[in-house]
Amino acid sequence: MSVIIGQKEYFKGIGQIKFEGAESDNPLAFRYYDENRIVAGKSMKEHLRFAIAYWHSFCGDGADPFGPGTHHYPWDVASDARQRAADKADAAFEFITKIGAPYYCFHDVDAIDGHNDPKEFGDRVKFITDIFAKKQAESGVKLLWGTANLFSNERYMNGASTNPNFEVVAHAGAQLKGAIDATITLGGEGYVFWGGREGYMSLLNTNMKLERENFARMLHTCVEYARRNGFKGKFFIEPKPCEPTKHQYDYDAATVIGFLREFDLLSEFGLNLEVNHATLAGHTFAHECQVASDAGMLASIDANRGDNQNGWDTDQFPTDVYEWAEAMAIILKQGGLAGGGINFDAKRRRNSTDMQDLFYAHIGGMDTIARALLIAEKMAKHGEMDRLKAERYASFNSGKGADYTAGKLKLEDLYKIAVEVGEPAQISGKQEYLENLLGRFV
Ligand code: XUL
Ligand code: CO
Repeated sequence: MSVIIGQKEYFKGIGQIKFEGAESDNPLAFRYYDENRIVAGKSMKEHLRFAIAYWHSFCGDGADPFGPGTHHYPWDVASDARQRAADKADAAFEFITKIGAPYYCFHDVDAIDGHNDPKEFGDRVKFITDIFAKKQAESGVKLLWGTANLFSNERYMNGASTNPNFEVVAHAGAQLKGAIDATITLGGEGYVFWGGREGYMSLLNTNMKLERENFARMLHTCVEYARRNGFKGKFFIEPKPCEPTKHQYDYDAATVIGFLREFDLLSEFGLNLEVNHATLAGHTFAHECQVASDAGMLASIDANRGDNQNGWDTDQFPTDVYEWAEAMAIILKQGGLAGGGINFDAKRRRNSTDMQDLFYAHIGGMDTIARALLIAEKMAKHGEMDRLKAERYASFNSGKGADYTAGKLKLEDLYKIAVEVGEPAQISGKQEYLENLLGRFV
């Protein structure tokens, strides 16, 4: 059966979204995201490397545990899986081009329906990969990262790479091979592992030691395969503490860094940090960014936000300029994201059912983050925050403090110094002053 592509316009009446400045009244325009504006030596487009998430924007239908989907997509009606996937690709590349995002990200099963036969599924993925390749060439849109969905199929109910049954692990491997092949063919800049079911529901039935070892083994197996087949990009792990499992092995940035170090995977990997996952782990987003950045592992971001009043992964679009300003300050300081970008792993609310809502959602998110970048640049130029932080630790720069950081002092030396200096002077942490300073830049 031949498939028809590129014939329909899905977002009729909406043209290219343009930058119009903060005073614009046009809800379909950017107020802060001006892709060519130079900030700290690079264009905003190069700094932010925005990506559109295929799953939320073109697949997610608004279903929740209490009711079925409310988003009815005109590209989701053909009876043939390949035609439906081609229609979805038309809609996706139209949207990505109109919103002006340079990148997209996808799971294998977002691109085309899954199939239990690994051969048929592999063929489907190859079919849609060819279409994506053509669309990328026509539009200039690029693949930020690809990934395999190893959590939706019921065979993964006990985990994928960490499944107690080796046959399921083999199926996970088959699916990973297909997703890695697609990512290589499409010139993906990264490949993401998010281990939604790589964790446990109860320790009563779980050999955690073997599961973690098997997880690492699968990562090594994938890295070896991808490098042998020409993958030049970076591998990313996306931490999350729980949901759908009670406990996910990739709990947070610090846990993942420890895991990668334990299993000798640090050099191949970076972290893809998600805002809402930080919230679920009981951290601020800035905390996760700082932990990753200090370890040289802050590579990519899934942009969204959670909700302070409930404890699940609401994946709302980002609106918190303060939260992003703190994070952007860390990203700017490390010279930008190492090999990744900012992917909107965010979805419209179930009752946001107009086609325009998808545009409003992304415009708001892109403007929030662009604004944060401008604030971070102002903070850096002003210099007061950096100066105060440096001053706070100045006692380690010279004298006995410098000897201590150089590893020259023993415990007896610390005793002698304590006796000599007497009670240290009280030094204010100036938190409110710094909060006010941040507020001035916002
Ligand atoms: C789930 C999540 C995933 C990953 C990719 O919470 O964030 O969509 O980003 O598998
Ligand atoms: Co994510």
